[in-house]
Amino acid sequence: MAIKDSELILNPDGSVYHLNLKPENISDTIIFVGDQDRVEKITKHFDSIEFSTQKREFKTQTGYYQDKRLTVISTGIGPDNIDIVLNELDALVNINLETRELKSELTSLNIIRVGTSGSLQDDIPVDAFLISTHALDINGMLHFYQIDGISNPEIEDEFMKHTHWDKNKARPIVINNSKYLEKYFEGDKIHKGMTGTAGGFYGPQGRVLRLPLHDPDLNSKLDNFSYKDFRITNFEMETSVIYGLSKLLGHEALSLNAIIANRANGDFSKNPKKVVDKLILYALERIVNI
Ligand code: R1P
Repeated sequence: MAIKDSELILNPDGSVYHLNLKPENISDTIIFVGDQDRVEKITKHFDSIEFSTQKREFKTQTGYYQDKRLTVISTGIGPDNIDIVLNELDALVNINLETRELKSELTSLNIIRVGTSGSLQDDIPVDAFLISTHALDINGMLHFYQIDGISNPEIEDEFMKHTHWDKNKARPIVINNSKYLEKYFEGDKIHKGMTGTAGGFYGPQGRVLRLPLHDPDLNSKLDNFSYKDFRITNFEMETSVIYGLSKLLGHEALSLNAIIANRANGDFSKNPKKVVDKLILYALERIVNI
């Protein structure tokens, strides 16, 4: 059945509504960054760029890095933007935009986030890199989808017990990364851990400027949560929804984090640009092998 105009909105030129993209504009391997200025920090290393566009915070460039065709797209900040980006990217590959019908053969994208993050652990210092083996969603957007198959109730239950999770907040969700992608990015230099994904930068990540927090102890409870081999290593704002929506839609996803702050000891990187640039090169060197 054709998806109605109001549900899958296309621009007059046939591109998807927010991203301004047509199917031929993207590769099947896509790098997500938060900051639109980071797109060119990646594509300046490309041998050629065939396509560029931008609408709102969603800037996209596609080109070749060595022999690999790659797309880089900025998602802006937060889980709500990822809902838009992942659904529209999936529509580009898995819905026929002319007939508005689902394709019978589905395409799986490789999605790699290259983002910044704050460490929650003393032993993961600023300027380190981290692969998110799992994401702990504490923001709730994913509950609007049928997520039964993608969560890890055993860890979630332990986390809720440990934190005395308030029943008025959305149930936390733990989601695994793509083991297929992880193997391309492993190395001695890179930490691994479970990444907390918050739906805000201040209160939801325990920062106090003027507003008191509902649970001022939440960050320290996150720091010292441990269950089997799991501990929460870092905080950011996109990974759980990238992992969750990718799993639901059949895409592979991995989040790479440049640690620019350490919330456990109060450190902030002396040169955050440099650590992001280094992570970009680390990611590009490995992405060509996928
Ligand atoms: C907050 O400053 C932003 O930085 C982090 C967070 O996830 C959030 O998007 O990632 P990016 O540097 O990739 O945007």
